[in-house]
Amino acid sequence: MRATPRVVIIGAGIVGANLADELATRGWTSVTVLDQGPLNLAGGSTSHAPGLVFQTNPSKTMTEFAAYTVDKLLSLSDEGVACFNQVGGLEVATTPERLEDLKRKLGYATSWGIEGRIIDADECTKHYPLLNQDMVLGGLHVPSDGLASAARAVQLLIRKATAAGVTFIGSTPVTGIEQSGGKVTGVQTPDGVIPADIVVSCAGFWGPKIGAMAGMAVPLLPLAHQYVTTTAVPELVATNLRTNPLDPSNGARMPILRHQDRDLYFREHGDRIGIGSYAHRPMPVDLDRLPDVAPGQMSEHRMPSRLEFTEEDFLPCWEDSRQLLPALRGAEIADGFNGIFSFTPDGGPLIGQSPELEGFYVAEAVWVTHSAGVARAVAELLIEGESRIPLHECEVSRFEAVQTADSYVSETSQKNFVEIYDVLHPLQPRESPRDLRVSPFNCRQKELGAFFLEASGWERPHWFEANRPLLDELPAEWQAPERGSWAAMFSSPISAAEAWKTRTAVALYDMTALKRLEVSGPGALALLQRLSAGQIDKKPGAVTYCLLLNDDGGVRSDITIARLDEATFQVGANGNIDFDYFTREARRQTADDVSQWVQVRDITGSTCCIGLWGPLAREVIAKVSADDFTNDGLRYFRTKQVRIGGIPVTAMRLSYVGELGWELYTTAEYGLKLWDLLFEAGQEQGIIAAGRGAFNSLRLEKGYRLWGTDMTPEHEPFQAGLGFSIAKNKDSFVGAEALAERRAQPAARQLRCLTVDDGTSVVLGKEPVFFNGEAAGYVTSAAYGYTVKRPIAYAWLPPSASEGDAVEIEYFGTRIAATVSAEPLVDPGMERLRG
Ligand code: FAD
Ligand code: THG
Repeated sequence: MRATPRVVIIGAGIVGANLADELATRGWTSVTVLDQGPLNLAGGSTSHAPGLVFQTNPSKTMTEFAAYTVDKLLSLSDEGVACFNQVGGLEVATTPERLEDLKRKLGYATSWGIEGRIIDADECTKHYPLLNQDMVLGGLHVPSDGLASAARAVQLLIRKATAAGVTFIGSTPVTGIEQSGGKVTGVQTPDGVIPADIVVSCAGFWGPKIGAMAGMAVPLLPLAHQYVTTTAVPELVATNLRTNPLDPSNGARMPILRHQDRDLYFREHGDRIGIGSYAHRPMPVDLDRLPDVAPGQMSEHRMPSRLEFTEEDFLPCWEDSRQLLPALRGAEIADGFNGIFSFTPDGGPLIGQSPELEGFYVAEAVWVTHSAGVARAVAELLIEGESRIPLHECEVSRFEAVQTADSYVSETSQKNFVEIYDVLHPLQPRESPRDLRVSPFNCRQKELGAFFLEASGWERPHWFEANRPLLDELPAEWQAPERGSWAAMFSSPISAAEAWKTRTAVALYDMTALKRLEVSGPGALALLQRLSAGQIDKKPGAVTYCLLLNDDGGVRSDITIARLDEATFQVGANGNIDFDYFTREARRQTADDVSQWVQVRDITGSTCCIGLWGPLAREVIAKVSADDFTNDGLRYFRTKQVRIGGIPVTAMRLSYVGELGWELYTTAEYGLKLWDLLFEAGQEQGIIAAGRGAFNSLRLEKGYRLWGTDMTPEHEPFQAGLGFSIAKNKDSFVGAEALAERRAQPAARQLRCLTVDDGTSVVLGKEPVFFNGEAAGYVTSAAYGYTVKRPIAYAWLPPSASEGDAVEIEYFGTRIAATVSAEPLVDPGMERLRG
């Protein structure tokens, strides 16, 4: 048998222990797990985690991680006692807004395959007799949720993995990361260096410290969070027949309970109640000032992750708890602490390899809830190169450089703590920090009354108040029906006018936030040919829409590649994950053969881009440029260098909104001038600035997919409707073989275009779709189609759902009739784009 790589895992909490087990199960047993604390109670977050597992999450990935964790902990047992007590989960609503939100949440559960039900107050009290029924309007009940015995699971996993050959070493801190030639080679400890080919930091909230040893930014903030246990509650003493003497802390019978309107959650501990609170001020923790507990001193009440209880922060919650659960009036707070765990800028975990140091990985900011799922994903990533569950929302490289700054991480993570249980709209922007990244046109956009939302730190206009007067001119057939209150949030009727102008005149779109990479050098073509599934070996001036596939044939990204000259390419990408991937692969290729060197530069911020689109775009550009923009002068999906009012511009003829026109790129300093020239020149044609609201509607009408939303690494290109972009005249590229294998299997699902039958009901995305009465898929993107006068929703559905079939979309608990439609809905003959 071939030797497997030597792996060192830092941290024997629930993540590290699960990872060791997942690796060992797959035959990787050259694994050493180190913890600074003693193995029986290491002293991290896991050592005191109450272990509530509510699986439902807006993210499909996170929900699937949770579902696997439930399965795994159910199967992990000793003396007949599992590490999961499936008491069910109950989230109660005490406000009408929360009840609506729970309906939306049930939609997520259904979309991702978790069974649940909205129940009335009566039924809530049946499940949870201690509830004050007068307060409760209803609840979401998920029978498969429950309680994890996290610390006990760690012990069983250590035993199991040790038996499989893994080495666990306690009371041994990692003090440094060894590296050579850009690769990790081991970890330092007081007892010497432990050599390793792969190091995975599962250090929980200590992550930034270990990251610093490896020169890697780990954007998480340790925050304290309050947890108390009460004295015995008389009602529980009377009713609770504890069944498990072996595991008394987990012998609960009532569901785990959330009272989000007061930022509280509850579980049983025998005849006591445990209460967790997010209602207090955020309490950031300085890693250099943790309680200093020697391994021999570690106990349930003394550990580095456990700070002194600040009772004054809890008192309002104690009153709120007693209101919801009046039986608590017969009990007191017996014990409380401020426990530490990790928060991140977007609430997601941090998984993946260091951008700079090969072989150094992190799996941090992970809850007990997701721990086994994350561990399996990391094991698959290490062993097979790919995780079955897509990791794009968890990739540590998803953040832009500015988003890993301490100040940014601190502010945004604290905000996430405060908002953890708030009812949040999917488009709701953060309020601060804002104006971090602005395009050169930002001042003009502000003058035009732009309504901005934020993405990757960029300010992006969604519509312009300056276009409001156009609503008076808007022809009747372009008028959109009024939206429901939820779908109307962060949206404006003005988008209808902006869509109308784009389809009938001409509009400017700010495309600056689109991630742009310059790939250059003698090995650039070879790199792009290998990494992409498109044919890039074309003459300079060609632009290619193509896919990056994973080793398993899934869609890693969809990009455009413009060949500017023999050895210089401009890539239109989807985010920093793409940049990280190209950079790493370019570095490897260069190291393998210096004559094939490649350089990858992120030129997003040093350049800018305007989309000038609409049937009158040619008239506008002719006024400010002597270059040939006729159909033959610059054909569809071609690029050339031009001058616009003297400014050097790279023009690319393509359009994500599906109209005639160009993406016009220039360096940042010329941007404002370029905007002004075009805006001025277009007055006669009625030019407007248009925003993302119109943009998203127009691209869905044209059937253009949005990576990360419509398709992700779990999807196969042909099923996503992108098979046309796979080069037929190319032998080998990443994912080619796996794709061929997947193509040989019958398709399990297909991305479909739905139109809403009533012509008015706009949905937002992630809603479950019912086919033949069964939950069969879920919505990806949705928008009102102004041109086609119907709401549009793309959805993953079984292949048996075909054009013309009736389906239903569940939105806030009601079913909306929709029809599987032929796509694209607009311009299937490409007359607008090629004309
Ligand atoms: P940890 O358990 O912290 O493990 C990291 C390990 O790394 C530690 O053992 C540490 O000693 C070790 N380590 C660090 N630095 C070094 C070094 N230099 N050398 C060697 N070893 C090192 N999650 C839920 O899902 N449900 C809940 O109900 C829940 N409730 C919570 C309640 C409270 C009060 C708190 C504080 C957290 C709660 N959490 C809950 C969150 C959950 O506890 C954590 O997210 C989870 O335990 C993290 O596991 P981990 O393995 O990543 O980290
Ligand atoms: N512009 C540029 N790069 C990009 C995007 C962009 N990269 C990321 C993302 N957006 C990629 N998405 C798309 C989706 C569709 C198209 C372009 C980028 C597109 N598709 C044509 C079609 O399907 O008809 C392709 C036709 C062809 O291959 O000939 O135009 O917005 N620069």
